[in-house]
Amino acid sequence: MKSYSYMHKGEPYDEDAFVVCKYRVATDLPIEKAAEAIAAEQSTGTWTGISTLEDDVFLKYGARIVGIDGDVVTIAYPEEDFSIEVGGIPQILSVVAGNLFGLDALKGVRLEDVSFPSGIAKKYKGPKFGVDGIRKALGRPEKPLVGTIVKPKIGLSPKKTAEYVYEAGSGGLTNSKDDETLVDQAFCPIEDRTKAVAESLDKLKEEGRLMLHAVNISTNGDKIVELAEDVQSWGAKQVMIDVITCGFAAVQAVAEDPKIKVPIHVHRTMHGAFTKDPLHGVSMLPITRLVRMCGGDALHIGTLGVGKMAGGAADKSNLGACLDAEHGHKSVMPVASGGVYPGIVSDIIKAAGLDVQIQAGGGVAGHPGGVRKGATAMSQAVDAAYDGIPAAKYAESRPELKAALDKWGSK
Ligand code: CAP
Ligand code: MG
Repeated sequence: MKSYSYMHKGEPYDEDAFVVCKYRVATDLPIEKAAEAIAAEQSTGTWTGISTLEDDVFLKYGARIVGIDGDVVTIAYPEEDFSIEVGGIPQILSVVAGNLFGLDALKGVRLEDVSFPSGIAKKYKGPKFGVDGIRKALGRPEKPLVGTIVKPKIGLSPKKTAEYVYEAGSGGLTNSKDDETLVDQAFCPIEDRTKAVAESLDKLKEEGRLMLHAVNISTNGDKIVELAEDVQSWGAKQVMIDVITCGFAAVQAVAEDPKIKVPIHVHRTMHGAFTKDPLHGVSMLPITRLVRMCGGDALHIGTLGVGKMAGGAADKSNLGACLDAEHGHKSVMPVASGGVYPGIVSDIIKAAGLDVQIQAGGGVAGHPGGVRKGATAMSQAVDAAYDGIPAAKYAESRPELKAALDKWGSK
């Protein structure tokens, strides 16, 4: 029986020939043993020495432990371990984020980051639109985008949804979207909703206001491309996919459909099930990298420590992964969402910079003066931050912003 050491710590290796993962590990074992358990389980091994493991199998396909830094181990998987044409992201995830989470030897393990060699990354086309494409569609070259989520989350008819969108656009918003749980319920059939919203967007356009609304097409894998094409033919200018519940392959399939000519807004509902625990699961960063490879044009990254959702420093890394120059893919529009209201807009822009889509659901629909005034207040907050004027000062001559600050305050 042969058994091998997967330890290659300190040895030089060609980073562009491996998928390199960083795992945070909580274990009672010596950290080297825990790292061996992960490297073995996720590549060539099993829990014992085996007679079928030839030297060259290990040398070619065995994962390598290339670094240990405190509780973080770095494991490099040879490019050849991956089945890219047939297999795609599902197979990648089975390697880098698969069985290891169930290993009894580990109390906790968290995939913190992953990097791909150019040979794999280049197989993915990345966003068709990204930051520049979305900005171009909106005629807004520099200012942060400012959007809303139609609220209540569910329950509005197509007509009421379209009215909401028209009011939001009239107040100056550039973006709106369906909420993540709305698809095609009886109270708001997707065809009727898409057509009604398209009329609102056309009317806004005639009035000189360009706006996108992302229609949620999250559905089964065998239907999503057809649904994307359908909503586009009904007038949708953007589609939305819940990437965790639908899968990365769903985003990729829609992005790579040559008939689809609209950007994809990617929502991350359910990510908290595995991103929230600091010692177990998967951080948002690998998710962001995969969404970008698969062709998501805009992605929720959190509110950089100032909204209702947990995040903070991690959101900054997500922002970087949307905008950096990785593999020549177009950049992804980072979306700051979740508990946003006008009083925290300047903090978000301070943390994110100008390439960000700031959106508020409750922070628009909850305005005492209604949706249009709520949208106006959000737009004013963005304008104030863009011009470097404190929101309270800007609000002195702007009653909509004043009312929002009075209701929700600033942070
Ligand atoms: C925002 C939102 C989004 C969250 C999810 C919501 O609404 O539509 O789903 O942004 O969080 O329903 O909460 P509000 P994340 O503006 O009313 O909070 O973006 O972090 O995935
Ligand atoms: Mg939502």
